[in-house]
Amino acid sequence: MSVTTATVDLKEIEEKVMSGERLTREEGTALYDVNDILFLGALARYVKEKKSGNYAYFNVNRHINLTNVCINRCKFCAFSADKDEPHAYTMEREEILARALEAPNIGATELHIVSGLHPDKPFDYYLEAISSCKEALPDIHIQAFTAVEIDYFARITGMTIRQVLEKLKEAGLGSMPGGGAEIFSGRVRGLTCEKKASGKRWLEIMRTAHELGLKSNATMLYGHVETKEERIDHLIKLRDLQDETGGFQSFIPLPFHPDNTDMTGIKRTTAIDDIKTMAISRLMLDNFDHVKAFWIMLGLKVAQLSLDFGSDDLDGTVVEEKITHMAGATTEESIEKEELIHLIKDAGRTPVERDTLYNIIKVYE
Ligand code: V47
Repeated sequence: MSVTTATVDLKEIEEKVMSGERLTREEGTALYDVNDILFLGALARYVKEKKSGNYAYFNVNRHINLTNVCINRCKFCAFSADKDEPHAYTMEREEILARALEAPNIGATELHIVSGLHPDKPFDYYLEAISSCKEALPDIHIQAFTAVEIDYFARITGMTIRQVLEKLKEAGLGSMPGGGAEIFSGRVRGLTCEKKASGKRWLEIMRTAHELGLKSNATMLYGHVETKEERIDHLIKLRDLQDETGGFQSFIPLPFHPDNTDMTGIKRTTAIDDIKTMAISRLMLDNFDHVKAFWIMLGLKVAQLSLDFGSDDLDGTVVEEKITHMAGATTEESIEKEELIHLIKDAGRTPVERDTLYNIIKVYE
């Protein structure tokens, strides 16, 4: 294996990875200075293959964003709106159900529901969205509400995090998506999303969810004002919590899309940064089973390529993606399962259709 960078002893890192030893903060940060992406890819691929062999997962799901009205108005978000803006929308029960009921027609096993923090909608609005979908489709898995929404529900009801999560679980919540994590650093949150729940609070909510038996994902929004040290710190905080709870299923690095946001001066991430971040995430998060390449944000080509740089999952069919498309993403809003299978096979991996909890539905040999 070639070793080309002077900042760290890459041979030592290679030996640590091969023997399953954990990488330090300093090593993780230094990996960003490695220009030999094939070196990073080989290490990340080794870890990926130890975890999931030649499998690359996908699922058939449908996203629903109940409302874009949001009191937080994060600077990086092009999706959110004030309630009196012309493009503001809020779905009511019939609209939500109509979208949910499309799921079985495409063979979806999952509804992925996340939303804005609407100033006038009570917790019951969100709770009923879940219960009505679950009543109509008892077999579907509902993955809904980021830790930031859970924090909001606790604040508007005066309930504890545990009580909010218990209510949602009773209503049919199956697991939680990984959004809202952004970058945990207080400095970055101050610059980009000052009203949002803190990184500490996000982690505390996930800890409680995991204690209640709810699995979740975790994300990192990168490519804006954060430093590489802050990225690595974010990954280490996730790794530490995973050591405690084991409740995270998958990590998803999300590249920032600047169009139509308050941060339009920032350049889009490059393919090299996307690929490095995928590989470094795989290497740092040694206790995560899966690293997902969310094709909507990465683009299909980089997402496919990342299957050789540590990722083992392309997420799903999605259908009606708003968050990234409002921010200028040029990917489709939806993809056929056959296309996901084709991308995975062409990368030399075995496509595996999974449910939300990574139970295997079908292996496409
Ligand atoms: O939390 C917001 C990000 C997230 C932008 O858990 C942006 O399986 C890029 O978390 N450019 C929501 N990203 C989406 C999310 C997610 C997506 C797919 C799968 C899963 C999962 C979770 O989107 C937000 C924020 O970090 N985001 N604005 C933007 N302009």
